Amino acid sequence: MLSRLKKGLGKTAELLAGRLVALATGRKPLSDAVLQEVEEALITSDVGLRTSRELVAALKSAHKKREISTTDEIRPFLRSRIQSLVTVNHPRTPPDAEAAPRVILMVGVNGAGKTTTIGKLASRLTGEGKKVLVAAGDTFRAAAVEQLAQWCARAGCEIVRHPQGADPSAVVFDALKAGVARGKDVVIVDTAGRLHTRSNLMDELKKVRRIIAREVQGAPHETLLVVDGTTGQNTINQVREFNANIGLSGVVITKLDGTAKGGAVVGIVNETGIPVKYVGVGEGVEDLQDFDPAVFAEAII
Ligand SMILES: Nc1nc2c(ncn2[C@@H]2O[C@H](COP(=O)(O)OP(=O)(O)OP(=O)(O)O)[C@@H](O)[C@H]2O)c(=O)[nH]1
Ligand SMILES: [Mg+2]
Repeated sequence: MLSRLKKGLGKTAELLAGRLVALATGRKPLSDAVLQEVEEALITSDVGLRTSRELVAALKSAHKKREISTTDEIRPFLRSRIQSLVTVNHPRTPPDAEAAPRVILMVGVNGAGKTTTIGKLASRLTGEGKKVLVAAGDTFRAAAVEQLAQWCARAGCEIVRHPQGADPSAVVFDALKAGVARGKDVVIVDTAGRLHTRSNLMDELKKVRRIIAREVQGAPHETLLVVDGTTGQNTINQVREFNANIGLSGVVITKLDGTAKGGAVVGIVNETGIPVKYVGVGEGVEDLQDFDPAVFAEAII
Protein backbone atom coordinates (compact mmCIF):
# COMPACT_ATOMS: atom_id res chain seq x y z
CA MET A 1 0.00 0.00 0.00
CA LEU A 2 2.80 2.38 0.92
CA SER A 3 4.73 1.65 -2.25
CA ARG A 4 1.71 2.20 -4.50
CA LEU A 5 0.86 5.47 -2.77
CA LYS A 6 4.52 6.50 -2.77
CA LYS A 7 4.69 5.94 -6.50
CA GLY A 8 1.43 7.84 -7.00
CA LEU A 9 2.61 10.75 -4.91
CA GLY A 10 6.07 10.62 -6.46
CA LYS A 11 5.89 14.01 -8.14
CA THR A 12 4.87 15.75 -4.93
CA ALA A 13 7.50 13.91 -2.91
CA GLU A 14 10.20 14.74 -5.43
CA LEU A 15 9.42 18.40 -4.94
CA LEU A 16 8.79 18.51 -1.23
CA ALA A 17 10.97 15.78 0.27
CA GLY A 18 13.61 16.51 -2.37
CA ARG A 19 14.07 20.08 -1.18
CA LEU A 20 14.05 19.13 2.48
CA VAL A 21 16.64 16.40 1.94
CA ALA A 22 18.86 19.00 0.28
CA LEU A 23 18.40 21.32 3.27
CA ALA A 24 19.27 18.54 5.71
CA THR A 25 22.73 17.87 4.31
CA GLY A 26 25.43 19.40 6.48
CA ARG A 27 23.05 19.69 9.46
CA LYS A 28 22.96 23.47 9.37
CA PRO A 29 21.33 25.46 12.17
CA LEU A 30 17.72 26.58 11.65
CA SER A 31 18.12 30.12 10.35
CA ASP A 32 15.39 32.42 9.07
CA ALA A 33 16.64 31.77 5.55
CA VAL A 34 16.18 28.04 6.06
CA LEU A 35 12.67 28.51 7.43
CA GLN A 36 11.86 30.71 4.45
CA GLU A 37 12.97 27.93 2.16
CA VAL A 38 10.82 25.39 3.99
CA GLU A 39 7.80 27.66 3.58
CA GLU A 40 8.50 28.01 -0.13
CA ALA A 41 8.80 24.24 -0.56
CA LEU A 42 5.45 23.72 1.18
CA ILE A 43 3.71 26.41 -0.87
CA THR A 44 5.14 25.06 -4.13
CA SER A 45 3.66 21.64 -3.43
CA ASP A 46 0.30 23.37 -2.90
CA VAL A 47 -0.03 22.94 0.85
CA GLY A 48 -1.51 26.45 0.80
CA LEU A 49 -0.37 29.72 2.29
CA ARG A 50 -2.22 29.47 5.58
CA THR A 51 -1.29 25.87 6.36
CA SER A 52 2.32 26.37 5.20
CA ARG A 53 2.66 29.32 7.57
CA GLU A 54 1.17 27.31 10.41
CA LEU A 55 3.69 24.52 9.79
CA VAL A 56 6.62 26.92 9.71
CA ALA A 57 5.36 28.67 12.86
CA ALA A 58 5.30 25.27 14.56
CA LEU A 59 8.89 24.66 13.43
CA LYS A 60 9.93 28.05 14.81
CA SER A 61 8.29 27.41 18.13
CA ALA A 62 9.87 23.95 18.44
CA HIS A 63 13.22 25.58 17.65
CA LYS A 64 12.70 28.17 20.38
CA LYS A 65 11.90 25.46 22.88
CA ARG A 66 15.08 23.68 21.75
CA GLU A 67 13.13 20.63 20.65
CA ILE A 68 14.86 20.86 17.30
CA SER A 69 18.04 22.68 16.34
CA THR A 70 19.37 21.56 12.94
CA THR A 71 18.06 21.21 9.38
CA ASP A 72 18.08 17.39 9.42
CA GLU A 73 15.31 17.48 12.04
CA ILE A 74 12.90 19.42 9.80
CA ARG A 75 11.64 16.46 7.79
CA PRO A 76 10.73 14.15 10.69
CA PHE A 77 9.15 17.11 12.50
CA LEU A 78 6.99 18.08 9.52
CA ARG A 79 6.13 14.47 8.80
CA SER A 80 4.56 13.96 12.22
CA ARG A 81 2.94 17.40 12.12
CA ILE A 82 1.40 16.75 8.71
CA GLN A 83 0.19 13.35 9.85
CA SER A 84 -1.71 14.93 12.74
CA LEU A 85 -3.06 17.76 10.55
CA VAL A 86 -4.65 15.32 8.10
CA THR A 87 -6.13 13.15 10.84
CA VAL A 88 -9.79 13.93 11.41
CA ASN A 89 -11.80 11.67 13.62
CA HIS A 90 -15.19 11.75 11.97
CA PRO A 91 -17.61 9.22 13.38
CA ARG A 92 -18.67 6.67 10.77
CA THR A 93 -22.41 6.32 10.44
CA PRO A 94 -23.05 2.60 10.59
CA PRO A 95 -25.80 1.32 8.31
CA ASP A 96 -29.00 0.49 10.12
CA ALA A 97 -29.12 -3.31 10.14
CA GLU A 98 -32.87 -3.22 9.52
CA ALA A 99 -32.70 -0.52 6.91
CA ALA A 100 -29.84 -1.87 4.78
CA PRO A 101 -28.35 -1.00 2.29
CA ARG A 102 -25.56 1.38 3.06
CA VAL A 103 -25.91 4.34 0.67
CA ILE A 104 -22.93 6.26 -0.68
CA LEU A 105 -23.66 9.49 -2.57
CA MET A 106 -20.89 10.73 -4.87
CA VAL A 107 -20.84 14.37 -5.91
CA GLY A 108 -18.38 16.69 -7.61
CA VAL A 109 -17.81 18.97 -10.57
CA ASN A 110 -17.51 17.43 -14.02
CA GLY A 111 -14.36 15.53 -14.80
CA ALA A 112 -13.33 15.24 -11.15
CA GLY A 113 -13.36 11.43 -11.28
CA LYS A 114 -16.72 10.46 -9.73
CA THR A 115 -17.62 7.70 -12.17
CA THR A 116 -14.12 6.23 -12.15
CA THR A 117 -14.02 6.28 -8.35
CA ILE A 118 -17.41 4.55 -8.19
CA GLY A 119 -16.12 1.88 -10.57
CA LYS A 120 -13.04 1.26 -8.45
CA LEU A 121 -15.03 1.24 -5.22
CA ALA A 122 -17.69 -1.10 -6.63
CA SER A 123 -14.96 -3.53 -7.74
CA ARG A 124 -13.38 -3.47 -4.35
CA LEU A 125 -16.68 -4.04 -2.55
CA THR A 126 -17.81 -6.90 -4.81
CA GLY A 127 -14.33 -8.38 -4.32
CA GLU A 128 -15.04 -8.37 -0.59
CA GLY A 129 -18.22 -10.33 -1.26
CA LYS A 130 -20.61 -7.39 -0.89
CA LYS A 131 -23.75 -7.09 -2.99
CA VAL A 132 -23.51 -3.74 -4.74
CA LEU A 133 -25.92 -1.74 -6.85
CA VAL A 134 -25.03 1.47 -8.66
CA ALA A 135 -27.49 4.23 -9.51
CA ALA A 136 -26.75 6.04 -12.78
CA GLY A 137 -27.83 9.42 -11.48
CA ASP A 138 -25.87 11.32 -14.12
CA THR A 139 -28.48 11.55 -16.86
CA PHE A 140 -26.84 14.59 -18.46
CA ARG A 141 -24.99 12.60 -21.15
CA ALA A 142 -25.74 9.14 -22.55
CA ALA A 143 -21.99 8.42 -22.58
CA ALA A 144 -21.87 8.89 -18.81
CA VAL A 145 -24.27 6.00 -18.29
CA GLU A 146 -22.31 3.81 -20.73
CA GLN A 147 -19.07 4.55 -18.91
CA LEU A 148 -20.66 3.59 -15.61
CA ALA A 149 -22.23 0.45 -17.10
CA GLN A 150 -18.80 -0.70 -18.27
CA TRP A 151 -17.33 -0.27 -14.80
CA CYS A 152 -20.29 -2.17 -13.32
CA ALA A 153 -19.83 -5.04 -15.76
CA ARG A 154 -16.18 -5.24 -14.73
CA ALA A 155 -17.06 -5.07 -11.03
CA GLY A 156 -19.87 -7.60 -11.40
CA CYS A 157 -22.55 -5.39 -9.88
CA GLU A 158 -25.99 -4.26 -10.93
CA ILE A 159 -26.81 -0.87 -12.33
CA VAL A 160 -30.12 0.99 -12.37
CA ARG A 161 -30.36 3.36 -15.32
CA HIS A 162 -32.89 5.53 -17.08
CA PRO A 163 -32.70 7.10 -20.54
CA GLN A 164 -30.64 10.25 -21.05
CA GLY A 165 -32.36 13.38 -19.81
CA ALA A 166 -34.41 11.52 -17.19
CA ASP A 167 -34.90 13.03 -13.76
CA PRO A 168 -31.91 11.98 -11.60
CA SER A 169 -34.13 11.77 -8.53
CA ALA A 170 -36.32 9.21 -10.29
CA VAL A 171 -33.27 7.05 -11.07
CA VAL A 172 -32.15 7.26 -7.47
CA PHE A 173 -35.64 6.45 -6.20
CA ASP A 174 -35.81 3.32 -8.38
CA ALA A 175 -32.28 2.28 -7.43
CA LEU A 176 -33.02 2.50 -3.72
CA LYS A 177 -36.25 0.54 -4.08
CA ALA A 178 -34.33 -2.12 -6.02
CA GLY A 179 -31.47 -2.04 -3.51
CA VAL A 180 -33.83 -2.73 -0.63
CA ALA A 181 -35.92 -5.32 -2.50
CA ARG A 182 -32.87 -7.24 -3.74
CA GLY A 183 -31.09 -7.16 -0.39
CA LYS A 184 -28.05 -5.19 -1.54
CA ASP A 185 -25.37 -4.31 0.99
CA VAL A 186 -24.33 -1.08 -0.69
CA VAL A 187 -25.94 1.34 -3.15
CA ILE A 188 -23.56 3.84 -4.74
CA VAL A 189 -25.14 6.88 -6.40
CA ASP A 190 -23.41 8.58 -9.33
CA THR A 191 -24.41 12.17 -10.05
CA ALA A 192 -23.82 14.70 -12.79
CA GLY A 193 -21.04 17.23 -12.40
CA ARG A 194 -22.66 19.59 -14.79
CA LEU A 195 -26.07 20.95 -15.52
CA HIS A 196 -26.91 24.20 -17.13
CA THR A 197 -25.84 26.36 -14.23
CA ARG A 198 -24.02 25.79 -10.96
CA SER A 199 -26.97 26.74 -8.74
CA ASN A 200 -29.15 24.21 -10.56
CA LEU A 201 -26.60 21.54 -9.81
CA MET A 202 -26.78 22.20 -6.08
CA ASP A 203 -30.60 22.20 -6.18
CA GLU A 204 -30.59 18.91 -8.04
CA LEU A 205 -28.16 17.35 -5.57
CA LYS A 206 -30.21 18.57 -2.62
CA LYS A 207 -33.25 16.92 -4.14
CA VAL A 208 -31.36 13.64 -4.68
CA ARG A 209 -30.15 13.76 -1.10
CA ARG A 210 -33.69 14.30 0.20
CA ILE A 211 -34.96 11.27 -1.72
CA ILE A 212 -32.16 9.13 -0.31
CA ALA A 213 -32.88 10.29 3.26
CA ARG A 214 -36.56 9.57 2.78
CA GLU A 215 -36.15 6.09 1.27
CA VAL A 216 -33.46 4.55 3.48
CA GLN A 217 -33.23 5.28 7.16
CA GLY A 218 -30.02 7.01 8.19
CA ALA A 219 -28.94 7.45 4.55
CA PRO A 220 -26.85 8.69 2.88
CA HIS A 221 -24.28 7.05 5.13
CA GLU A 222 -21.55 8.74 3.16
CA THR A 223 -21.67 11.86 1.01
CA LEU A 224 -18.31 12.02 -0.73
CA LEU A 225 -17.07 14.96 -2.75
CA VAL A 226 -14.70 13.88 -5.48
CA VAL A 227 -12.10 16.51 -6.34
CA ASP A 228 -9.42 16.59 -9.01
CA GLY A 229 -6.03 16.62 -7.26
CA THR A 230 -4.38 18.44 -10.16
CA THR A 231 -6.50 21.48 -9.23
CA GLY A 232 -4.51 21.78 -5.99
CA GLN A 233 -5.50 24.45 -3.50
CA ASN A 234 -8.43 25.62 -5.60
CA THR A 235 -10.42 22.59 -4.53
CA ILE A 236 -10.82 24.10 -1.05
CA ASN A 237 -13.60 26.35 -2.33
CA GLN A 238 -15.37 23.38 -3.90
CA VAL A 239 -15.20 21.52 -0.59
CA ARG A 240 -16.68 24.52 1.22
CA GLU A 241 -19.44 25.09 -1.34
CA PHE A 242 -20.60 21.48 -1.54
CA ASN A 243 -20.40 21.09 2.21
CA ALA A 244 -22.51 24.20 2.78
CA ASN A 245 -25.13 23.01 0.31
CA ILE A 246 -25.44 19.28 0.84
CA GLY A 247 -23.21 18.36 3.78
CA LEU A 248 -20.17 16.15 3.19
CA SER A 249 -18.87 13.21 5.21
CA GLY A 250 -15.62 13.11 3.29
CA VAL A 251 -13.53 13.96 0.28
CA VAL A 252 -11.97 11.75 -2.39
CA ILE A 253 -8.92 13.27 -4.09
CA THR A 254 -8.18 11.81 -7.51
CA LYS A 255 -5.34 12.06 -10.05
CA LEU A 256 -2.64 12.53 -7.43
CA ASP A 257 -0.44 10.44 -9.70
CA GLY A 258 -0.25 13.18 -12.29
CA THR A 259 0.61 16.16 -10.13
CA ALA A 260 3.14 17.73 -7.78
CA LYS A 261 0.25 19.41 -5.98
CA GLY A 262 -0.38 16.55 -3.55
CA GLY A 263 0.35 18.91 -0.67
CA ALA A 264 -3.15 20.29 -1.24
CA VAL A 265 -4.48 17.33 0.75
CA VAL A 266 -2.95 18.89 3.87
CA GLY A 267 -4.50 22.31 3.26
CA ILE A 268 -7.91 20.86 2.37
CA VAL A 269 -8.22 18.88 5.59
CA ASN A 270 -6.65 21.54 7.80
CA GLU A 271 -8.72 24.40 6.41
CA THR A 272 -12.10 22.67 6.05
CA GLY A 273 -12.05 20.01 8.77
CA ILE A 274 -13.55 17.51 6.31
CA PRO A 275 -11.66 14.20 6.25
CA VAL A 276 -10.14 12.73 3.11
CA LYS A 277 -11.47 9.17 2.80
CA TYR A 278 -9.84 7.89 -0.39
CA VAL A 279 -7.17 8.97 -2.83
CA GLY A 280 -6.91 8.07 -6.50
CA VAL A 281 -3.40 7.44 -7.78
CA GLY A 282 -4.12 6.08 -11.26
CA GLU A 283 -6.82 4.86 -13.60
CA GLY A 284 -6.70 1.19 -12.65
CA VAL A 285 -9.14 -0.62 -10.38
CA GLU A 286 -6.47 -1.01 -7.70
CA ASP A 287 -5.54 2.69 -7.79
CA LEU A 288 -8.15 3.78 -5.27
CA GLN A 289 -6.56 3.75 -1.83
CA ASP A 290 -7.99 4.23 1.63
CA PHE A 291 -6.55 7.42 2.98
CA ASP A 292 -4.17 6.68 5.83
CA PRO A 293 -2.63 9.78 7.48
CA ALA A 294 0.59 8.03 8.51
CA VAL A 295 1.11 6.44 5.11
CA PHE A 296 0.29 9.71 3.37
CA ALA A 297 2.72 11.76 5.50
CA GLU A 298 5.45 9.22 4.93
CA ALA A 299 4.77 9.24 1.18
CA ILE A 300 4.93 12.98 0.59
CA ILE A 301 7.73 14.05 2.87
N1 LIG B 1 -4.47 9.49 -13.66
C1 LIG B 1 -5.66 9.40 -13.07
N2 LIG B 1 -6.77 9.63 -13.79
C2 LIG B 1 -7.97 9.54 -13.19
C3 LIG B 1 -8.08 9.23 -11.79
N3 LIG B 1 -9.40 9.24 -11.47
C4 LIG B 1 -10.08 9.54 -12.60
N4 LIG B 1 -9.23 9.73 -13.65
C5 LIG B 1 -9.56 10.10 -15.06
O1 LIG B 1 -10.23 11.34 -15.06
C6 LIG B 1 -11.16 11.39 -16.14
C7 LIG B 1 -12.53 11.86 -15.63
O2 LIG B 1 -13.04 10.88 -14.76
P1 LIG B 1 -14.60 10.59 -14.58
O3 LIG B 1 -14.69 9.48 -13.60
O4 LIG B 1 -15.26 10.40 -15.88
O5 LIG B 1 -15.07 11.96 -13.94
P2 LIG B 1 -16.55 12.40 -13.50
O6 LIG B 1 -16.41 13.16 -12.25
O7 LIG B 1 -17.45 11.24 -13.47
O8 LIG B 1 -16.95 13.41 -14.68
P3 LIG B 1 -18.42 13.82 -15.21
O9 LIG B 1 -19.18 12.55 -15.41
O10 LIG B 1 -18.16 14.56 -16.47
O11 LIG B 1 -19.04 14.69 -14.18
C8 LIG B 1 -11.19 10.00 -16.75
O12 LIG B 1 -10.40 10.02 -17.92
C9 LIG B 1 -10.53 9.14 -15.69
O13 LIG B 1 -9.89 8.01 -16.21
C10 LIG B 1 -6.86 9.01 -11.03
O14 LIG B 1 -6.83 8.76 -9.82
N5 LIG B 1 -5.70 9.11 -11.74
MG1 LIG C 1 -19.23 10.82 -14.41
